[in-house]
Amino acid sequence: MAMRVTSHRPLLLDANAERALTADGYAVLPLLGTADVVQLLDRLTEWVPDFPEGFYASVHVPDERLRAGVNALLMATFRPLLNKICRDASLLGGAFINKAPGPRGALPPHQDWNIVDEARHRSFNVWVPLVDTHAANGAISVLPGSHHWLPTVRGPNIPCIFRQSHPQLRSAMKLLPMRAGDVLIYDHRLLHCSDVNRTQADRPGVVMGLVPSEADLKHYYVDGDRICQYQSNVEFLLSGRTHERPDSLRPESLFDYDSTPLSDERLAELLIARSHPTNSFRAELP
Ligand SMILES: O=C(O)CCC(=O)C(=O)O
Repeated sequence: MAMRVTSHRPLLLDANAERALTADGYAVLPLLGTADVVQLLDRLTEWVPDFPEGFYASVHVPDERLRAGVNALLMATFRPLLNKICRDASLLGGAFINKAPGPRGALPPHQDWNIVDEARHRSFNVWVPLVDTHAANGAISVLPGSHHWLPTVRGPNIPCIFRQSHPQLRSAMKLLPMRAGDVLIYDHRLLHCSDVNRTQADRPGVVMGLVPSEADLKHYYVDGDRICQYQSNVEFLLSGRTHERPDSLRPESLFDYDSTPLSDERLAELLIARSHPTNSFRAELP
């Protein structure tokens, strides 16, 4: 598959935030006030009164009514807010997430799945903590600039080329403590992770996919010894079955992909060569 990027048009209306998103792969902006956070959390916990151990995401539960109810609430809440900070973007659906206290629930360094043809478009995760996050409760960490490193193809059964590099990646990550209601918008190619929650309290939040409205959705799945690119859609993303063979999607093309783990030498080169961003960027409300 040709992965040459032509141009990626701006997503964020705020020029400084857009610069941070493009250079570093992420931006943090204020989005919800305290009262709105409390109200949203109350309404979400009507759907999910108790969280299981470890990391929870409503998008993976078998209960279709719950998945749809949470999604509808999140779309109604966030679509108008995101329209004020993004230009021509489609919000793809949302999930209620939680990292429960305890030894489970750490997410190792990873990139999110490709959901667009990344040679043509960028795609993003919108992550909103509903409590303040910090080192002790498993705040997200990011590796600034890593979205520019290499073209990669990611999907449910595609081995991650960074799978043998977790310790080196972890030690290069930048912790992003956030206020409840702030939004982290990051490029799906950005390496990120989060540690266990070592407090006594849950760490609830909200996560949503976002793409430029002109981007077609794609999905990638290993088929034999090649990768198949499928035409995707929002129903599939919200189906709770994205880890399975995507039989409901239309295959578009097959291509070779080398998923050999990145060597330590190559990783060291990337870590040394990466730009040294100074992103302490957090926009203030106009
Ligand atoms: O909520 C977290 O701790 C991390 C979420 C994450 O890594 C993801 O949504 O890809």
